[in-house]
Amino acid sequence: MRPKTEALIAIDIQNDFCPGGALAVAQGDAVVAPVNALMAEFPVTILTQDWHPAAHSSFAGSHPGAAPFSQIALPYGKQVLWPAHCVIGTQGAAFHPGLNTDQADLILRKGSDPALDSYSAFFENDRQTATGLEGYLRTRGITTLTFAGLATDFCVAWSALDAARLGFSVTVRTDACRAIDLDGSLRQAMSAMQAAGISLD
Ligand code: VGL
Ligand code: ZN
Repeated sequence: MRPKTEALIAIDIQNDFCPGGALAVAQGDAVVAPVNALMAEFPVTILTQDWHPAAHSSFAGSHPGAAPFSQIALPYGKQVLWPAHCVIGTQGAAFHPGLNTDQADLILRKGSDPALDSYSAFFENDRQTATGLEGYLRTRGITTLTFAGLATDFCVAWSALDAARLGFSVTVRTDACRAIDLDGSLRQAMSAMQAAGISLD
């Protein structure tokens, strides 16, 4: 077991990001077994859930005439418009049935403000509204974070980059992540994480 200063943060391992889901990531379900195995090593495990109201502003369907995977400008900046996914209370928003949720110390839900998306587990996409995760980690004396889950180039990368910026020591287990890879987003995310001093294992 690793020291009590270390936590595993497993991002958005939900049905909608797995094959057959509304925003399926290729081989998204392949992260389940390695993440379950990682939980056994860590004294603290945190799971996140993307958790959107039905008419969320990040959904293409909320913007008449807009195509899924196009981009628009919202008051807080550029936003990719996604197919509707992870709608509160639906099966698509549920964790993959193979994920060992019994091990979770904390389940953090994000993206519930209809006007604001939240890729990162720390801040919503305005980069200012905090989720409270930083306070949870600091008050527990956690300094070192390992990330895994979905998707490498969006919610995992944004979470890991925020964690590094906040001064945590950060590793991303790329073997336990899978990417959306929209217009070179994976390459861009990997170089941003490398530049931020994140270890990519
Ligand atoms: C995610 C796009 C939209 C993710 C969530 O979990 O990476 N990507 N919402
Ligand atoms: Zn989302």
